[in-house]
Amino acid sequence: MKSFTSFLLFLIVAFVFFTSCKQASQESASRKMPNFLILMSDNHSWNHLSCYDAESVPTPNIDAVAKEGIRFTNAYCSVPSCSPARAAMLAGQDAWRLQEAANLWGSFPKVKVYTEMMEEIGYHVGIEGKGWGPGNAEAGGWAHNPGGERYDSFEAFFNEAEKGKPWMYWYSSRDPHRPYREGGWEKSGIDLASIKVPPYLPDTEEVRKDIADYFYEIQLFDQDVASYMSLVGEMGQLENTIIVICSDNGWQMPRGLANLYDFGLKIPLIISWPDQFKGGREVSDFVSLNDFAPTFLELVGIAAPEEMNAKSFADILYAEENGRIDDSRNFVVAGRERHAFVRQGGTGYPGRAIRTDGYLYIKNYEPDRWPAGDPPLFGDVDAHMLHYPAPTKIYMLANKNEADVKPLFDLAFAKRPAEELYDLSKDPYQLTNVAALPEYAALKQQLSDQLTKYLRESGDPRETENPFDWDAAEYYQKRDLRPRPNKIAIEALGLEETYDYLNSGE
Ligand SMILES: [Ca+2]
Repeated sequence: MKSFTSFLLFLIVAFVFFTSCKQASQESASRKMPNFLILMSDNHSWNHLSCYDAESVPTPNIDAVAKEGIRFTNAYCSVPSCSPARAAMLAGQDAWRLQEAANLWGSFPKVKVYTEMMEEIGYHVGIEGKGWGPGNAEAGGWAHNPGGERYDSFEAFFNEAEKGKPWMYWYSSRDPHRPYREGGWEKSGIDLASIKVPPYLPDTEEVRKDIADYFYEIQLFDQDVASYMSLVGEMGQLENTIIVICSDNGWQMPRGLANLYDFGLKIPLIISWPDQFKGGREVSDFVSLNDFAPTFLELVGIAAPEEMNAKSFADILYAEENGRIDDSRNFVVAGRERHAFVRQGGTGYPGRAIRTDGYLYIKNYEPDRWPAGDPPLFGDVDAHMLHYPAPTKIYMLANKNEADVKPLFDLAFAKRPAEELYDLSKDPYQLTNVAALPEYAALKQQLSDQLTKYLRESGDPRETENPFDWDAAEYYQKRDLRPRPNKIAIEALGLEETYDYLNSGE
């Protein structure tokens, strides 16, 4: 009997000891701050990864992270243009709240960014590659890139981190930004016949090769992802590191970059933290790059400052379900101001858009301007053709009067009405503007009202009594003001050798 009582006592003590140890270890785990590894591609549309579209470019390494993580099927940027999309991401605000940072090649006013806020609580923060840009950070009062101190490699960054201190590293690749590596399509091993050419581009061999060149650069980014994953693994950091894979905006093709269509705005987004987030999930909630800032801050226990008007989606990361987690995340609002300096006098092409599950509504504030830049360069698609010129664009310009190319040329380069509306269930590629059709009038009004309400609440100068002159803001890439087109473009299109966009030629 005595030995039974002792045994019982032993069991109770052992149980209490075991439970308290477990609690202690859970507490210490929850106190341990996660690391962040952000792996970002450049000018890369959402569907060009095999985990998004099996018939697209094979990206086995990114697919492996997606398998362990959460894949977002409705992720967007705030502006389909490098520096504004990245500024809005860092600041956690709509780009139009950031003055000249809503333009490409502008500066970035000193506002709160998550990178500095993480540094303040002890994070070791660094970037490699592009980070925020292109633009002039110093003019806005920054000592270094707003994305963090720059490093040549993850090893150099990691070696500088104090042991045990959490870190945040942003690898910001320049792939698949143009110019694409010449002959990339051959190295890619992609069968040109297997490529799905979207219906807004001519289906020719030149275009297929151009797409395969772009796919090759995505494959290089996929290899980068593999090397970062193995480096973090070798350093024993994988378990406590949140991996974020995304791009900044869509591909550099007509109706892609610098356009408020899906191929300009919609980005891939995969987030993985096998220790804490249930993986293998596919989530359809609408999220924006702008939401990164409040999300990251919530994940490390910092309250987002009031001026960050984006919303944390940490709840979605911690959820266990697939599909739509938060019913209120059923739309996103985006916009654009000046992309490249491609219109006489340096004007932009201001627009705002609301994207829901079923529709895309766009408001163009200056429909008399050229959406892709003034003819004949149409420089918002492959700025001025200064580098290795984009074969798809050259083909479309050279054949613009052919019956099968003319409608596509007009979609890409011709002037657009003040309102555009696309019915996505019938028209996923956004080719047919139904804004003027009477059967869509009520719906158009509803989307327009919803967009205006959002813009007013977010203090957008375009919709409030708080004007900002984006056309007059400085453009820091001076060579673009008087571009000299590439000789391939000059020969193919009979262009002049130089243009001068500083004249107000209207
Ligand atoms: Ca970009």
